[in-house]
Amino acid sequence: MIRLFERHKKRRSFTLDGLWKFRTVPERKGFDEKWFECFPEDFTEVFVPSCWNNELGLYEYEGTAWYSKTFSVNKENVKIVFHGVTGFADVYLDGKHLGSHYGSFTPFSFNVTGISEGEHTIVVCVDNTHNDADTIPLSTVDWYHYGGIIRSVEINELENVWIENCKIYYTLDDDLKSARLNMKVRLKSADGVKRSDTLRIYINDSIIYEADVEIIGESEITVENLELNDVKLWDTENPYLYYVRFETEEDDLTERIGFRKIEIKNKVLYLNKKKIYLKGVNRHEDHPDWGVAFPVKLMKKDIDIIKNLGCNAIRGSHYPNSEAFLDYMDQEGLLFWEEIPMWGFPESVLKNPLVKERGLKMLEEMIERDYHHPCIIIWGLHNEIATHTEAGYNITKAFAEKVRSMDNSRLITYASYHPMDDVCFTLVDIISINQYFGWYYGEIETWAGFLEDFKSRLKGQGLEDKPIIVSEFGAAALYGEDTFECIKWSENYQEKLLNHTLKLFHDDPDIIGCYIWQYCDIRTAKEVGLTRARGFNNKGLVNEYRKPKLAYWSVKKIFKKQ
Ligand code: ADA
Repeated sequence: MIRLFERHKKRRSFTLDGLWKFRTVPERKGFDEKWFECFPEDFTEVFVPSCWNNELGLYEYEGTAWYSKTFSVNKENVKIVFHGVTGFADVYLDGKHLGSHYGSFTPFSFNVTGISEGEHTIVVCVDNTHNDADTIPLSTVDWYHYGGIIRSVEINELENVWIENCKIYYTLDDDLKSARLNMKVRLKSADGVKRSDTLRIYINDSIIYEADVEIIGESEITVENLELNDVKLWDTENPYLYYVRFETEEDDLTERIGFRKIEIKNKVLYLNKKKIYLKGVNRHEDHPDWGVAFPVKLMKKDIDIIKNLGCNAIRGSHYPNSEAFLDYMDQEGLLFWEEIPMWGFPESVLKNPLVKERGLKMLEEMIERDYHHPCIIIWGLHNEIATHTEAGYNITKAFAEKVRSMDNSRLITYASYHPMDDVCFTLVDIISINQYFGWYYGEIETWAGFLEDFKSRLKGQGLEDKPIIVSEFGAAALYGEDTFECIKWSENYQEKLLNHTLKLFHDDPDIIGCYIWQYCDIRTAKEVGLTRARGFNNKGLVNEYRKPKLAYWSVKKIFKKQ
């Protein structure tokens, strides 16, 4: 399952989830021997979607692997969508190179026209090699860089004219009772022949637009100023959703939106003009049995556990999450901060033009994919890069401009690890800081003095009008380490640190929210593994099997009261 709602009634769409032929191979061998034309006989099979690191014998494999799958179609035009392939992907259909893609957590697709009905074979080369020069993320990162086709591969059968994509923009009027919608619909046709069609648009099954259209290859239809009165708003208590269906004679596509307004006024965060304080956790998509490719059922369980904790917010640390996870947050009224996996980049790497190019592409693909989700209120530009340097400023400026050019309806920020010498805060709407007083340095009680120093620095820079989020803080606790002594690595100490900090942040008028690091324990990369007990990041409120630690219950008590 890719989405939690039906996106097509007319169009036939199916996934290639299931067993694929699979072979790991050192570097170029598969290309040199043209495996895309003739897959080697000595293959095994793996399930797609999955991480190969969850297969026996491949726990720490990072490199190249080849996949092959034969499938049948009944139309001569198809769209092949890869919802997530780690690192570098090269895709072939019947031995012909369709194209390649870089980036693990955003989709890419190929339209193939004029193919024969019947059987076809997809071959994919996946390379999840990381380095410390120009991959995003770098090798040195604090989560495990799994490899594989980690999300579904989807086949859409297309007629001669199809809906390529659509974008729904809206503004709410001042009393939040009516909405004005503008839409862009991109239609494509299989050949250069001029074709006529009719475009109809429905909102919750009521038609709101109909027009005859002409398509030669590709055309973009703009629909402006559609008024919708008496809208039901989307918010954390009543997350009301609207289904917008686009239809031509032979095709259709449904998007889902929610009407809400997120804004900051006088350093206060408002959702639909009501003040809101973000009570969040940082969540990795990680599980011992599924890696980063785990089933929708577990996504629901994670959200249910997080809501039960009293949270109203999640930060998708540190990469675009599965679409089904976003769908469920839309349905459950959670507020989401989504970001790209640019983690801990030093100044030298930020100067590499390829890093900037790849980062801009990832931001574009993330926003292109997730624009319609009402749960997303914040776009995160990066995490703990060298924002105290000129290179950090230049890339942050470029990223902020890119995001704002695609979406000026949401807030932007980044998580800074340089609060006292950061030079990029002017570029974003919210100042977000990661700090670990009481764990890596200082004491739990150091937090209060730090915040005063930090805020007086901001005042000295004329930034006192920007609100603050504490985007990461916390302590590790080994599951079951429940001790009389309140010492580091015990559940008791983690609980003590969080009890202290949650209250301190909530009582601070300049802080609009906080995200505990982190929701669950996760496997980490071998590059940092030796600095982590058992090769895991153990700062979860629950362990990797979602078993609650002591702190889970005291955080719940505090969040429920806030
Ligand atoms: C950083 C980083 C997190 C995690 C955390 C930790 O703030 O953003 O991904 O590594 O530190 O546990 O140290």
